Amino acid sequence: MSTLFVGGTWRDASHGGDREIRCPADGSLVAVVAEGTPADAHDAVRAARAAFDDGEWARRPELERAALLDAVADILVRDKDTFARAESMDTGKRLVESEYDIDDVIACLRYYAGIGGTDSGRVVDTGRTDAISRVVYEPVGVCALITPWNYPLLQTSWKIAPALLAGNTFVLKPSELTPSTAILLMRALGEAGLPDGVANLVLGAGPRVGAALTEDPDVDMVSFTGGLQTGRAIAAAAAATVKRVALELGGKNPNVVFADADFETAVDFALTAVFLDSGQVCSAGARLVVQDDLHDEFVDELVTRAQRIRLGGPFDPDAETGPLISSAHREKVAAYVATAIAEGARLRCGGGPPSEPELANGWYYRPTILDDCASGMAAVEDESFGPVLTVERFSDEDEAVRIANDTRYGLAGAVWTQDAGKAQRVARRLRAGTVWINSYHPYVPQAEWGGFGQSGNGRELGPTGLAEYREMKHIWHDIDPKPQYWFSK
Ligand code: TXE
Repeated sequence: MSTLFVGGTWRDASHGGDREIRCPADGSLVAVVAEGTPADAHDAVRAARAAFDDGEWARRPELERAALLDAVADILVRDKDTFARAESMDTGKRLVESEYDIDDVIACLRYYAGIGGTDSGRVVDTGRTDAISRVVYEPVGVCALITPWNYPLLQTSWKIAPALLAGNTFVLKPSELTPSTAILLMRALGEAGLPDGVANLVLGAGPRVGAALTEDPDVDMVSFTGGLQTGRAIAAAAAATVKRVALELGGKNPNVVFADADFETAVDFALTAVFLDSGQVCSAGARLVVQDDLHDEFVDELVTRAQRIRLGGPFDPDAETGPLISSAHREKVAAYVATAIAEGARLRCGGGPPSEPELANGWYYRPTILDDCASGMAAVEDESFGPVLTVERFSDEDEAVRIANDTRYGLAGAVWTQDAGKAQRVARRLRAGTVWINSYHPYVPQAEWGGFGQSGNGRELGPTGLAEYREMKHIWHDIDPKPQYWFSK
């Protein structure tokens, strides 16, 4: 299968191996793709290196690079259905959710296209009339972009759009579970006129192909979205050659609900916060932190409504959410729930796969609520990345903040109250990169996204998401040079 894209050419894996991609909703065969090797990864880096060092891409005016992003966005508008279907087949998520994702990809491309050429650095006052000092931007160089399976093309767009705008070349390594939209993206980049070698695609297992990219001395930067353990391994590997590293490693995000919150809205969003995409969302509101007075009524209502959530595949019009990504992931979620119960959590609903025979071939897991959770439990500390809500309770504002911040992560969180002052105070005290007040999940490409603590480093989106892919250079220009005779003649 010629699904590796290296130096502008589609090719097979060097050892000729393949991998079957199967839909998590029913196990059906979606595609057979090349299973790349470390040798393929190194080849792709060579191609990206040559395109960066010898090609014209890095020197092309930024406005022209921006226009190319716009052209790619136009192709995605035209081919949205193809991209959305491919995403749903790989991930098992509902088609409508994939359509939202492709809309978000387009928005990201348009955002970076729109800020192209608007910031070319700054002029610094040297205090002299005979010297000009400028701080300008340069591309970082060759970027290894390693992406996960939950929002495959969306997370890729957060990386490729700023990387290309800044003039970098890259090697993309999507999750081995969800490569289809990355293949389509390469075609779209080619159609938009991207020069050969600027964008390269390698597929294959993370510990082999991904690791080869992070170790390759010709890679200048690694941008990774995925799990904490993998992020640690990548940071350690990249340290050997002092690569720039940007990490987005998920979270265990608190959804803090005060007793004075609007009940109906807070319940509704608490469900979406954790059960959207069956919890396979880095910013999922997987920790409900609810005020004592509200706890019983709120959790009872959540349980009633969680039990009604309809599971189904990408094209089931009645489905409200889909399967988990793989059998291995479902086993991980099940083990997480078993540990929680052994630790003393009270299972209020879910806790296993659904019983409907038509779902038996997919990796489904029922929405699960675990009450009576507390700091120190693995269930509260670890990310399940599945449809599992843990419930903790608090008495006052200080305790709410303390519990919410009691995590090694710090990606996102929310606060629910009708008291604007309290909302602002708590929002400022939460140690997280995104805080929602009386909402959950919205984001815009104009605003930075990323984590405090072990949720990662750096930021994606917004102007800072572009800065990640830029080096800064200070250029001092003496316009009337004369000897200064520091050392005598
Ligand atoms: O992700 P991995 P996995 C979390 C979530 C999940 C856990 C593990 O908790 O349960 O991570 O999921 C590539 N060198 N998130 O195992 O391994 C891999 O091929 C270089 C949070 O599926 O992190 C894929 O392309 N690359 C998250 C990418 O890393 C390596 C989204 C992500 O895979 C590699 C997904 C290595 N040694 C999971 N090992 C989020 N932040 O949104 C693997 N990879």
